[in-house]
Amino acid sequence: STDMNIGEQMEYTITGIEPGAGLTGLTHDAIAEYDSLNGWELQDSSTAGMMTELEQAYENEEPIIITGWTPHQMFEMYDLKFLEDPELAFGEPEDIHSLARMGLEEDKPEAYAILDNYEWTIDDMQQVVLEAQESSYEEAGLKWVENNQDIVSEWTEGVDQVDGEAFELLSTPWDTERGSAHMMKAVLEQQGYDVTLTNVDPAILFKAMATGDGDGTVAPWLPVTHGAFMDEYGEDIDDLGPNISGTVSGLVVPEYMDIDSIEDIPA
Ligand code: PBE
Repeated sequence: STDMNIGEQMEYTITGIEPGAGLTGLTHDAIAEYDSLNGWELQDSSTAGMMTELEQAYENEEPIIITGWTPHQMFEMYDLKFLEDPELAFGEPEDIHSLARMGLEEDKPEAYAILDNYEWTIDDMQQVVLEAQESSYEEAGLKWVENNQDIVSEWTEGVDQVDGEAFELLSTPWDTERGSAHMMKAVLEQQGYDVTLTNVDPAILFKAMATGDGDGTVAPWLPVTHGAFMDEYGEDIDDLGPNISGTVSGLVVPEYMDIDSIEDIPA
């Protein structure tokens, strides 16, 4: 009801995603850091669960605070805004990195070179995600590779073909990372690799990269979203640097809400 302040209307709850997401950890840190979030709780669930709650709140123009990020189709579906984050609890816009296991450069120099050369744009990535809604990530990744051989050939220039060597590609379960992983799987298969793609939580991905159970990944958001995992495992992983720039995560609200900053959230 209108007598309740918006904090009461939201039961002082931020609507979150998977417990294992980097963004979930950052949100717990933000709650500890901001006085305005004193007494607030993060309810974690799943990305699909969060999207359902957002849809319901949005239809009724009710207040809601979610953990959000871009690229994600939520920004095409609804008018949303990131809350300003003066303490930079969620960091500045960041990059997605390619990582190789230690020793990959010697063992599989062709795949290593491709991961090292690979770079595309948020727009490319969104094309794959959008296409996958109509077909599958497998088909969408392959189609992007077939339609963008000019870009792919820049990553594979001077790289020899291989003959069915195994490659363990790791990724995380979010749409954008399904898209990039399937795209990279298609590139490596075109080069002659036999690729196994496994989607796991970030904590498992970083551990597997550090122990050599995974050969490579193109999924980590750094330096902030998965920064805690990099702090823990980074010494035993070969960081090949950014493959995409300008991703953002943080607290997100519908435009119809009257607050603009995390500091405006009513405690
Ligand atoms: N995300 C999307 C993931 C990485 C990609 C921001 C939800 C995370 O928080 O781990």
